[in-house]
Amino acid sequence: MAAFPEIEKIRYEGPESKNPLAFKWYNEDEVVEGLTMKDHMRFSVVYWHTFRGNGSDPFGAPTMVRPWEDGTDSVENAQNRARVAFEFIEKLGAPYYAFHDRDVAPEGATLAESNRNFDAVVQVLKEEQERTGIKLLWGTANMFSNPRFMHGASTTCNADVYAYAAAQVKKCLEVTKELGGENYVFWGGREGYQNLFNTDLKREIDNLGRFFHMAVDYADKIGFKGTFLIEPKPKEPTKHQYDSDAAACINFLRAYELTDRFKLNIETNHATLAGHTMMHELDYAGMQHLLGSIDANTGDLLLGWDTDQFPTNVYLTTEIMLTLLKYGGVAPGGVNFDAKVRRESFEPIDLFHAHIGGMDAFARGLKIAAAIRADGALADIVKDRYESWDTGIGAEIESGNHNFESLESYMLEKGEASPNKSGRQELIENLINTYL
Ligand code: XUL
Ligand code: CO
Repeated sequence: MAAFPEIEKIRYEGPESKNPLAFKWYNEDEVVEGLTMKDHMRFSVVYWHTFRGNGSDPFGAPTMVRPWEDGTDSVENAQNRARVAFEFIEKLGAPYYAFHDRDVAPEGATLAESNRNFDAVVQVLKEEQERTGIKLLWGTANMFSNPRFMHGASTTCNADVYAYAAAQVKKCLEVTKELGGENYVFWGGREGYQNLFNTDLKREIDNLGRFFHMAVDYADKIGFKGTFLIEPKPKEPTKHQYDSDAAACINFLRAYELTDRFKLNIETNHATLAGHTMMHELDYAGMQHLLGSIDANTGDLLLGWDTDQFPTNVYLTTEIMLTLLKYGGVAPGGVNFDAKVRRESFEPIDLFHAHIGGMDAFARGLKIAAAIRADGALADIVKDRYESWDTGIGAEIESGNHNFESLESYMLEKGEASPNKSGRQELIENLINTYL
């Protein structure tokens, strides 16, 4: 029986449409800069918020009305939920989804039972992927919810818990491969610390590096070719997360010689928690060829935590798409809606409104970014700003032909640096507004 019988496939009706269950901007076959919108964004629906989020918060009970749930934690209920998830994703028209192992199947009393439960649901996921053509963007293991992970998983002080985590990732890699997953994500849920007095920082981070090498070795062994992605986040749940931002992750990846297999999955609300903008994090990862995928959402300006709201701000999506286009697109990553409806938006139809809004906001961002690039005015301003590096002393420095002594001679002779040019920030901000 259909879970959303009253909802037809969501279609593109154009900006004039008043139909809340239609796309105004996301037209999957429309070609922008030589690629369809579908291929530019590679939208993905997350299993955890969309199909497991129940609306509970630290102050109150679940609010979500999900008529397909039978109220049990059984495998049968999980299998039925998987069919519902695919009905939703198919009607929405997103090409991808992403999951944690424990979102899709109930945890058992032992690791072996958990693996059996997982396999039983994976069978349904596989059938549904084949039926609909929807693909797995990435899999990941939840190594933060179960109490055993209170001190972390791959950075825990408890070696047995580390071994458990390794076994869990092994299984999740096998499943991700079986389902054709294109990436595999590590978000370091409890990989961090609350207090440095009880923490052996070096030991924990060395063990984290060792863990990732074991993951790469096992991927090679089973022939999993997907990209590994680390998802930076500075805090929550721990006070200090080891993967705190793009720069910290990249430093870690280089120190432990993992940059050939790992990239980053950058999330908007994590960037802002780190005191950065999403654009900063994307550009920082992109300039080092380590931009792998994005978790699309937004925080709330007035709240200091990870609210994971759906992104609707076109200025934000323009910045994101501008940066993704600059670095050659997001594939084989995607735009993964790691976002949840508010607990007051408890009806199933709110899930459609949320995703349609997010997809439309990104489609607009893509079109605006492409217009900015086609126009070239912004690029001209940047080119002009760095003009001193294109010829003369700048070009000589960049070709490696100078040292402190030769630069001193140059400046002693010249006496004073050439005058600066205006940064033109206000002009640029006005210019961006003309495309919106
Ligand atoms: C947590 C978060 C996770 C990861 C996957 O803030 O973003 O859902 O995306 O573990
Ligand atoms: Co995320």
